[in-house]
Amino acid sequence: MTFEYAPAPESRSVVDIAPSYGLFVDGEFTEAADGRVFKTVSPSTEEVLSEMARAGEADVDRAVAAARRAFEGWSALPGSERAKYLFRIARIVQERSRELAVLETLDNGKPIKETRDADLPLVAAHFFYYAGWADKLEHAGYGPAPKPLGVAAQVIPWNFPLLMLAWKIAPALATGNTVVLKPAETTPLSALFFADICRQAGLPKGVVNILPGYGDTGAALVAHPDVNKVAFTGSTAVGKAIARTVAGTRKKLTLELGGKGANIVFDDAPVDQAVEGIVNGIFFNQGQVCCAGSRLLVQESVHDEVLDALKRRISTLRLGDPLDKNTDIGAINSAEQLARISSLADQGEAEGAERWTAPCEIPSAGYWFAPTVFSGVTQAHTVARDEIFGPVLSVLTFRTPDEAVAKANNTAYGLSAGIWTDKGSRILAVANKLRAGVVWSNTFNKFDPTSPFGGYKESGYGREGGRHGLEAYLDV
Ligand code: TXE
Repeated sequence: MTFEYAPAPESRSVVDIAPSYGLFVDGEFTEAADGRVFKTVSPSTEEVLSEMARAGEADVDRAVAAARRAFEGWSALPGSERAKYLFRIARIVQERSRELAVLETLDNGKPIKETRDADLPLVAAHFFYYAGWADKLEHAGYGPAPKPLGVAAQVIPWNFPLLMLAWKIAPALATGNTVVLKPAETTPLSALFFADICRQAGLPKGVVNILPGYGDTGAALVAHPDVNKVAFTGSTAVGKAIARTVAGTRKKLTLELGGKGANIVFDDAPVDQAVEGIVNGIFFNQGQVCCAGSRLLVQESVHDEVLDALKRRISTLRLGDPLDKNTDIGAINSAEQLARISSLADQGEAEGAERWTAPCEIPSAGYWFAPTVFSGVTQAHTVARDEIFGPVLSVLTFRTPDEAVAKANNTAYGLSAGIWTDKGSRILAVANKLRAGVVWSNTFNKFDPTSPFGGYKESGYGREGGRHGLEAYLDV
């Protein structure tokens, strides 16, 4: 099994996807020890895109051993040398961003508009940003000579495959750690293309290893005794299982888990601007975003006005071929995720919330869910409590700022929130009372590599991004 990346100028398409890919271990693409494979499909067409090796325990052993060997040399490099590799990776990502955007859209189902304008620029930005830290770690505020931890086991989800990889790999490498990363089973392709970028950048062998596989591969990886650090982004249930595995070891752990973000709209907010923010908050990436604004808390006096404007705006969203530059709503990532969204939406209806569905045509193949709004939602409704991770918005109301804060905080999660108001003093007063890792005001889903990201409560612990993101990979 080989990886054949051949960007021939006469190439028919922007991206050449090989029929099969190996694991990336110690700088080489190889078969799984037990020869197992699995397929990845395009969620918008259900066509098979490629077949990959499926890493088992023996492969985890091999990859961790390779990362351990590489650690000695990598961690001993001056930070300025590690920075050069990270800058090189960032530039190659930029050069290949068109190819990677198309690849990500094919494997994930999200609109090309998003992979092109959000995912890929942010991936490059993270490598640039952490490249800048690699030779300045003694100024990061963690003491004069902070040390890397060793081998980092990283397990990532499917909603931002390459971006989650960048969030994890860039700070790990900048601080002198080596990595074994497991991409999600439904979106392994961009991680394998990233492996090719590591080769292109001349990254020393074993510094980055990529193991495609399912949950069992992830479980074996985080449990491996020679791993020093575990970083996970995914469901709260798996995050808790990983925390149990790691408990009693000396491994350092960061968890980025689910969310049920509140988008709070006060009666003095400019309605049109708020509507754009609400739409972006819940329909960006089909709502498959841990920090999505999935609960709209709107002040009672403007409820009807905001809801009407919102439905009008949602009715203009275009659902369909994610490779079409005009598409706003792409496919749901997998049949399983679609079933989860459908079942929770049905529950919302059964419990008496009022369901409204955007008028759009659903393609015959692929996994699709039309933008949906539940109004008349109370805090007891399942759609107000459970993370749906899909294009489904639950609308609740409030009368006073205190009530808004109480309702926003009435969730098991604590990842994100938004505040829409004309009053600057109110933004600060409300933001300080919200138990959420990120609070946006008069905007939503704005990301920047300089800002730490992470949650309270069931949304996990530890921070990624910014200077704080370095701490997760250092003995300080
Ligand atoms: O997540 P899983 P799923 C939430 C969201 C979604 C739900 C389920 O609500 O509907 O989780 O999604 C790997 N040990 N989020 O089932 O299973 C798995 O192979 C180690 C929120 O896809 O947590 C994949 O690589 N690893 C979220 C990764 O964990 C294991 C993003 C995530 O998959 C494992 C995704 C195990 N025992 C889902 N079992 C966010 N925070 O952004 C699975 N994995």
